[in-house]
Amino acid sequence: MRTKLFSLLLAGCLAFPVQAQQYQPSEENLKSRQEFRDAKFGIFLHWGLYAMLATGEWTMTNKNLNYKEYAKLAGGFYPSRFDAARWVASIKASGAKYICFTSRHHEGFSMFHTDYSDYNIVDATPFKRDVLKELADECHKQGIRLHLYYSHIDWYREDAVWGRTGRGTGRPNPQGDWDSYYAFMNNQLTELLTNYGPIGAIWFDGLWDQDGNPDFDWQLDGQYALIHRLQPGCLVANNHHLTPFAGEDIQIFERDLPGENTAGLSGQDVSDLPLETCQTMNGMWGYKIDDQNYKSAKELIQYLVGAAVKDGNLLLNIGPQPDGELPATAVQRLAEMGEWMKVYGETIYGTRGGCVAPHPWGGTTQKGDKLYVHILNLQDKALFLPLADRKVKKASYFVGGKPVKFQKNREGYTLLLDEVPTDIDTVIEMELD
Ligand code: H79
Repeated sequence: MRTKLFSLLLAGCLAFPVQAQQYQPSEENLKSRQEFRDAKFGIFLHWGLYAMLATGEWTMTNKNLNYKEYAKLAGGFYPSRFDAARWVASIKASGAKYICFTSRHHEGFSMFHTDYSDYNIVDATPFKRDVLKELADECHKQGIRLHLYYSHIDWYREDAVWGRTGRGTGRPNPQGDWDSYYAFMNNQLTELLTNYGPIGAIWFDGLWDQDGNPDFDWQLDGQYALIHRLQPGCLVANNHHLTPFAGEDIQIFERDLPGENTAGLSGQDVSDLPLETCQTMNGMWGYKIDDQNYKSAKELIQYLVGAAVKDGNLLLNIGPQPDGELPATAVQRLAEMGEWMKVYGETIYGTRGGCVAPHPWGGTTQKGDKLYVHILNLQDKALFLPLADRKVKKASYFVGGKPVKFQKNREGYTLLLDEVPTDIDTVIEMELD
């Protein structure tokens, strides 16, 4: 009954989708965007049945695993060590202000209790616990925001229209049934935005799967309007690797800082929306047993600072193990980042990209008249800052507060440091007029 009612209501509101061009973010949404910008640092969690195969979240399509065989993994999924309170505590210790959890990845398995498919963590596994509910409750209890990843593609469902990927999973009908699949997604989104308290963002992924089919209509307007109607403060994000569409509230970059394209997934213009870069802690999103190639604490901290000076957030990924624990190395990195954030957080949280643009030596963050110069890589004691049109009242080491001498010329100011910087990030705090 509830299901039918939902569908009817949904059909009603989708018959008159808000036109994308008319999208006016609500006050609540604008407030969320500011809070999102202030937060600067989130942790991404990729967790699904794929954790058991331990070769990353794309194994189903990479190995052309049959969808009915793959689904049998669910019967053995029992993450006995899962403890949402410990996850959240470890993540909070890093200084991260939000968690983005994969509610359903491309494999199609729902990591939450849904009425719209039995292929979910409660109904299809012996574990029978709604891990998303436990995680959401802990997030709210421990005061950290929760964002939800939601895949637009599905390699398991027969109604999901085939795209570039998931073609070898044995599903019978490449055409799928779009109306059915679209209703399914919107019904699930309604559950996610109704049953789990305030959700900071819905983070879509997979639109690029139809890049060979440019006329494919994802009907995003109706979907985005549904999200904004259910929770006006919920930010809509879409990892389509393109400039943002109307109705989206933040712009996402994958494996590259805004404006860079080393991974080949970017190249789009950088918009005025709040920015977020997602990046892996090792090399894979889902748990990969033989990937111990973790970035060092220094690399991770410098990446976070690199995002902040580009006015963006870092969404740093961890792939939890099949037993429900976060990998020990990841937990250690979280702790190391947290130690750094305890000291330097003031120069990151609540800041915006500073008035001196990023350079190979580092960059700046800013809060009002306070400019934080983040020196990440400088083989010199002198650092020129093109601040010709600003008056500098004061410069000092952020840690210790020792004054830094500076010289002014027509083009700007040169900081004269005591020594060549060797810290992960040597921060100079400047007071501008
Ligand atoms: O969830 C994580 C990944 O599973 C998913 N997004 C992150 C956050 C992701 N995996 N790979 N990609 C995104 C990259 C997509 C690469 C693409 Fe292509 C290149 C899409 C289109 C061209 C190769 C060809 C992969 C699909 C088609």
